[in-house]
Amino acid sequence: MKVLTGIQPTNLLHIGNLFGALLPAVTLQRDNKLLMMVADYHAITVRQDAMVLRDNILFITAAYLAAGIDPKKTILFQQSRVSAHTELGWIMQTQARMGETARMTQFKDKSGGQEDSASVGLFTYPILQAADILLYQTEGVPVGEDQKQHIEFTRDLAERFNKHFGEVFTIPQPLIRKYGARIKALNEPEKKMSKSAPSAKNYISIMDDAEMIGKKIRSAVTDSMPDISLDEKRLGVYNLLTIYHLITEEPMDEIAARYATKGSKFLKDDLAEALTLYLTPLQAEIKGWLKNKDELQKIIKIGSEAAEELAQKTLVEVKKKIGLL
Ligand code: AQP
Repeated sequence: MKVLTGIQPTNLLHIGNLFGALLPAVTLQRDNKLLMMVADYHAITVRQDAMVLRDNILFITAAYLAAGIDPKKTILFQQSRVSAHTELGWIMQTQARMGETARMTQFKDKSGGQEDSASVGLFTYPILQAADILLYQTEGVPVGEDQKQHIEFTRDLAERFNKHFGEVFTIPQPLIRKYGARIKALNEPEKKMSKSAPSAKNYISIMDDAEMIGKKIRSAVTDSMPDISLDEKRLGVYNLLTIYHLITEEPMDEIAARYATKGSKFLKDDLAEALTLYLTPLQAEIKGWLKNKDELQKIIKIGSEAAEELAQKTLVEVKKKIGLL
């Protein structure tokens, strides 16, 4: 299967990005043709500082490699280096309808009620995302649950285009894992963990140290019930149990049973320790890659050239179908 996924270099990654998108991609790399994108054009839909963005692009590349993305097997590339993305993005804008684009819930979430002052790019970013996916004839897209609506939108656009102009695009499907597809914010467990959240208490960055992890996990919002139980409606507790399960692979009911009477303090202490142990080797690996920025640049350049070659094939087909060539 052909698989594509990407993460925006909007900040350091959080454990939701790791469990929801990056690690599933690493697993899929084994038996599939994977394309792993640094989604920098998406990042600029919200104002970014140029110096910070440049660093974040290299950081995310280092994180991909440290987590196990192998550039010999996988095409690891930077979206803005492949001009076909914005070209097909524009063409797909002419196919998308205002009404369906306006129904995308992420725009409402991300514009935080300030829709009039949000960028047009933030509004239309699902269309560019559709182009990202369709350019490579992608069959599967490993994403967190928040992206499911965008993949359905991509399918609709592809089907509409194929029907009107003739078959060009493969219809992709979202690949959503059972656990870890929606890690909740620690301070607001009714919302998803988000790296651009105003408070750092929202997320655990994959680079947080033991002290920071301990602080954030201990201040995680749970509820007033003294016991621990496996109940999806207990959002905060369920989120902590999910994270515990993802790092230890122990069944969630067994974890819940062990802390049933001990309560959330013990659960939080042990989770903070386990998470620190889990992230420490990944952090060392990332820091190692970041010492060799020239090598990172080289990997991105080679990957982006390979991506460009593939993307151009689809773009030429599309241009022919619509009468531009
Ligand atoms: N909380 C989450 N749980 C599981 N998966 C998640 N993803 C994001 N948040 C969670 C998945 O990570 C991938 C990359 O996301 P993105 O960088 O494109 O941006 P996003 O979805 O908007 O997530 P962020 O990290 O919260 O970014 P900001 O705050 O900058 O908008 C996607 O596959 C996503 O599903």
